[in-house]
Amino acid sequence: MKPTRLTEAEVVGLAERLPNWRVADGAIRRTFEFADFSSAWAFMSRVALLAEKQDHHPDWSNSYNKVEIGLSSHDAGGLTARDVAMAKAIDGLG
Ligand code: H2B
Repeated sequence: MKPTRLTEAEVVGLAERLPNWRVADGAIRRTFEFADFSSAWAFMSRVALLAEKQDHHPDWSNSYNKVEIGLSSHDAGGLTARDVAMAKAIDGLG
């Protein structure tokens, strides 16, 4: 089933619900920085397991110790509750 996109008001409200994330170019975005590549990669593997569990996958890039994550729902063509849930789960990784 195609998930319902967040309303404009809900997108505005994300700043409060997800203070570590920003909304830009139709996605919820957060940049993570680690001590080195190995730590960044360890984090990515944990996010990958989460993504498989939630069947919701990030658009991301890695450069040495940095991981940039963008969350959006491709099937809905925008932001949905699934992106919010994924952002919260990623925050929960610590
Ligand atoms: N991840 C994201 N970010 N958007 C999607 O639309 C999406 C996904 N679709 N992961 C899922 C997988 C879909 O392909 C499966 C069939 O549910």
